[in-house]
Amino acid sequence: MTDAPTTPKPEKGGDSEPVPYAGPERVFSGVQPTGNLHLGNYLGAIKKFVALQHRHDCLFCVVDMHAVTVWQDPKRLAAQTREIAAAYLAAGIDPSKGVIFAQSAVPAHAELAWIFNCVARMGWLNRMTQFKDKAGKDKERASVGLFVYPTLMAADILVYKGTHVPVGDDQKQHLELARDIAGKFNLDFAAPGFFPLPEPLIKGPGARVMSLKDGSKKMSKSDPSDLSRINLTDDADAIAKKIKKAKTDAEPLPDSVDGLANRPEAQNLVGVYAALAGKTDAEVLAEFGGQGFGAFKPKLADLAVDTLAPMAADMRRLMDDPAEIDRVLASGAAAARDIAEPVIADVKRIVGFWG
Ligand code: AQP
Repeated sequence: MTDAPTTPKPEKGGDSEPVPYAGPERVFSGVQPTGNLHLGNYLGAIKKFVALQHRHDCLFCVVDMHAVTVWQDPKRLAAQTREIAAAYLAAGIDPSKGVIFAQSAVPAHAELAWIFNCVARMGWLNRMTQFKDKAGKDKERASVGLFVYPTLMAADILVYKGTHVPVGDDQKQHLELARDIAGKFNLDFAAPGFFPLPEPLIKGPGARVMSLKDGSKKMSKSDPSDLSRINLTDDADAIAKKIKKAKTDAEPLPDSVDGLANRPEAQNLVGVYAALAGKTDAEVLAEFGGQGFGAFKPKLADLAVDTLAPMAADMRRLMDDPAEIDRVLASGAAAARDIAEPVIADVKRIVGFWG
């Protein structure tokens, strides 16, 4: 068997310039239904979705096929999928503006992912740091799905010819891989400009929210300590308690951003305040510089409660009416299929599949 063509890096250094994508702009992003949706998911991703829906065509997916790359209890997975859809709605996504749907309801994701498994190179996937982090020491026992997670992610985006992808900083490397896969597909199959090279939308406050217990680790659903994260379903008391107990150093807050260097926990709490308030770190420090955490933390807790409590109440109301969420997911899936099916049909023709 041969695996040629094997251009190591697509659309770079060739004789001709790559042909730019000429289709419309479209935003795609997703969240895994793996439980414990937290403040990092909200600030790094969902809050951006809400703003983007007013300016672009958007698809917001609940990526349940990604979730099963690690074990999920089948009795809970559908409820967790509804919970992410409820979070999207409670955060302010209007399903008539942003299509809300479950990944597994659109078979074209899996079909395109297989083709991308054949376009991507082992060496590219071997460099993915998230696989190394999630597989841990015993990578022989990790699922094959976890290894090829980034090719499925590329398919999620490109099956809609997504041009812009709002994500947290941890997804930057996967987005670069999606661009490489799109470029290599266009080149290998002589289909110039067929797929766009999707742009990550990462910048801004909240792109990397860190654990409340360790400023060097990102806030994460899978952290065994519940005190490390603020869950979107936490009540006011839990939010205040977690912020009060958050790890800090003994120094007061500095007057300028430079003074946050080598103070990861202080930097994180200032960044969270800035993201929630819609301010810059410098503006937050102009207000709180010189004050101790004893004064700053209650203000941060009040701000977090003001933002998250109405959303949590709305999520609970929606979760009490799963039929309404199911209606949103079903009509979203139909809309998503309408976009994806012609794209996968073109891909099959380009690749040379029969029929
Ligand atoms: N700490 C974070 N700060 C900013 N953004 C974050 N995101 C995740 N954690 C942070 C962004 O949230 C979106 C959805 O994430 P995901 O559900 O796909 O899962 P993940 O990145 O694997 O998130 P977790 O919470 O850290 O889960 P585990 O513990 O399973 O690894 C993405 O846009 C992500 O960037």
